[in-house]
Amino acid sequence: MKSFNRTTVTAALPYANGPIHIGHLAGCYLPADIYVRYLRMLGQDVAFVCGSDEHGMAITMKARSENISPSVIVNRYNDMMRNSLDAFGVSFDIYSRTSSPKHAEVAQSFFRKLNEKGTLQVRETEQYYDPEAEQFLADRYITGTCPNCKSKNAYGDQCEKCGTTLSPLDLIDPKSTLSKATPVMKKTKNWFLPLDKLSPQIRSYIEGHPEWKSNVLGQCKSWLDSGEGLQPRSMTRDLDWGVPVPVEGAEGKVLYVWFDAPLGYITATQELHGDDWEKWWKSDDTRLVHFIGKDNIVFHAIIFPALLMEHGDYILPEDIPANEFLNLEGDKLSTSKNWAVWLHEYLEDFPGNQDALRYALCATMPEAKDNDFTWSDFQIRNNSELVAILGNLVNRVMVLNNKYYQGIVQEPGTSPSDAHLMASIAVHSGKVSDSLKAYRFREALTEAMNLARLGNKYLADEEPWKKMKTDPKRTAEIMGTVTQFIAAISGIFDPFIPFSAEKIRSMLGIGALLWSDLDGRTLLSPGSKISEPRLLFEKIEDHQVETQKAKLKKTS
Ligand code: B3M
Ligand code: ZN
Repeated sequence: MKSFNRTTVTAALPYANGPIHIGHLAGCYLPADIYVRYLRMLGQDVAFVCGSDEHGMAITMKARSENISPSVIVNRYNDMMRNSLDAFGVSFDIYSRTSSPKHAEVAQSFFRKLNEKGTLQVRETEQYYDPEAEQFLADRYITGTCPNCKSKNAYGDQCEKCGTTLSPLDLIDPKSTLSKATPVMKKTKNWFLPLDKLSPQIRSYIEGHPEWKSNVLGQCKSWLDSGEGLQPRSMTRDLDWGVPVPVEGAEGKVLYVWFDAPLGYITATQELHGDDWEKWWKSDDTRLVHFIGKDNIVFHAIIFPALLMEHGDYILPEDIPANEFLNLEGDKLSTSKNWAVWLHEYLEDFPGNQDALRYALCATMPEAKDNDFTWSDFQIRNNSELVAILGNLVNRVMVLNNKYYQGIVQEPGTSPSDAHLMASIAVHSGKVSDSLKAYRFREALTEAMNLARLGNKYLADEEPWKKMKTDPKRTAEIMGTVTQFIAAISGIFDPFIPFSAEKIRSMLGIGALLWSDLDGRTLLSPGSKISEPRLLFEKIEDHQVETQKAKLKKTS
């Protein structure tokens, strides 16, 4: 068993070509944040890094569609994404961006090293070139007739009508989307990563991780075992938006976005830790964990590790807990069809209610297979779990403490039922812990809510509101016990719904907790004073749900 002293956690760098929606949040930012908050509560050293991915076709195509420069696009969406993620409590230690000069240096020096070592192979190939726009054409910039279904609008990499994967040469009557000109074949030179040659090392690396999630291993195996095996992949592109290729003879070329983007994690760590950054990437006692969506698996489990191995100075990813996709009301999320719930719009429609969405998304997280988000499910989760179970528990405790004792915390009891309730904290924090360590976030959340249920059951069994008249001494013990209990509850829920957890603690007048505090110990001193009750969760009404559903219909 390897032992680790710190964890570098990354969440996929979102392309700065549009705002963030619930699919992004449920796919990687929320699980990464829950995991990191949990590690911090364990008292572990963590660097949680992310940033905007500002290169690649995703950006240049968006810029073309608006007839503005890529830099305007990335500035716009970098700000927007940063603000949304921050508002939802995604607690990055740093959120950087890949268009920074520092990142260009990092990526170029990495490329130079691989080139000098002889890892990269220069190859001449023939590619489509637009003689009017005077540039080579990425597959997406070529359209033509699909050889399979004869649709006239197939792209150079895929026909969206029939779904066939294509290469630009397959297209009948190809046209450049830049100028409408017929592209011509022209020789060009690019730098390739010989994944075919590296395949044995990559295979043994992946086989060394039988503990990875099965969706991740499944994709890796199908790449490794596909008919022709891994193929060399070009790490450079004939484009003008990106990090310039830093070697002679590569004028007018930039690094392939999937070469430079993962190195963005390293740049971000350097910005975060300055001269002290290396231990987060080069030390064997550091665990490197990448949170991503399933469309990024091959890049993080095969290509990036291959680059790191060839470079030689770096540790390799220890785990890659990728999620599948989230759908919305039964359909694929789609930016172009506006079939999405955008975080910035949610913030306007449900101000201050980020935890309701964090909770619902965690409960429906597509961990092992694609899953569906629906507004009705969101409403049910909020009303019958957050409001009716957790909110109700905390509210009753706050109200009764204020009503009976003017908010003065009573001594907890020692009867078997009190001891049983307090012992359940350690049992459930243990279960939540086990689930989080295995990246089973839904199960972890269920266990946390089960603990809150036990609190309600305790109150229902003990009935302090009845005993107050007949047995005030016992009533004080019950209230003392359950008040300690909700302090622990705030700790258990902290990784999932941090805003509400903090609200509970501020009502109780206590500071942040560690995971080791969640063992049934006394967390607030008897005799201290807690505040008046404040509302934790708001009921979501039918008309709010109807408004959200109608909004989707309007734009589809
Ligand atoms: N920007 C892909 C995506 O947003 C890509 C991730 C980069 S992670 C280094 O899905
Ligand atoms: Zn087709």
